[in-house]
Amino acid sequence: MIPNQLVIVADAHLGAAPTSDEDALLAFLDELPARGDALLLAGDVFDYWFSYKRLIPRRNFRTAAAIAHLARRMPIWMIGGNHDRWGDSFWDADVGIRFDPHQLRGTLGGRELLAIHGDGLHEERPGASWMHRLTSSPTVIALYRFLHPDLGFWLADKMGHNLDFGVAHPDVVRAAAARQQAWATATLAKEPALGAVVMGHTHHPVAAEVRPGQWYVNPGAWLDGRRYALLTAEGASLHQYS
Ligand SMILES: [Mn+2]
Repeated sequence: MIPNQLVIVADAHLGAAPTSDEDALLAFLDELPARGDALLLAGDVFDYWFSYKRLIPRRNFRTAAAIAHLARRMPIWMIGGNHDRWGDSFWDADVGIRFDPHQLRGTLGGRELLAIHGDGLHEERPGASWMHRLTSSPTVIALYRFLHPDLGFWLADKMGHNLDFGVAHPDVVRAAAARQQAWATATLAKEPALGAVVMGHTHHPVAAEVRPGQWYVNPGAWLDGRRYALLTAEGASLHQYS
């Protein structure tokens, strides 16, 4: 294990992405202790996830199990994205990681971090903020829980998004990525004790020291060339797993 080296992965969209992406992620998680000593999953690893009170989805079970296995060796944080926010208490209580549907802050890998997926900060396409409010509503989540899981997942698949959106609309993604970085820079200015703000969502990789000693990191998407980021005391760097 490399001490105080944080590995960051986001936007694998497992379930919507090809199975080969999950196979690669499993191999990456197996080797992860050679790359660092802590892991941050920055949202939308699953597309999609919903924890019921007594059930979890069978799809991408291998990755959930691999995260649980790795959690016995190193601290792991996971924030929900707009496709996997509904983790309930499963990740903390049964997997042994630290999970929050929206954001986490604290010390990980030797740095003060704020991790937030980044949806809902901006209107990246029509209906995005409306969707953010709807899918974060406790009433909607409570009602959804009463649907049979097979029906619930069928509905979620119907609402599933187009993974090629970013390729088709690079200008929209660029604008959204710029808004994310502006938000991160403003937050770092307000909170000088923070060493980094980490986001995902736009699939737009960034490792920028936006203020002295303060970094904005978006690892890019695992589904887009198996991207990940490393964050150490020296700073952040972008990588691709092969
Ligand atoms: Mn997202």
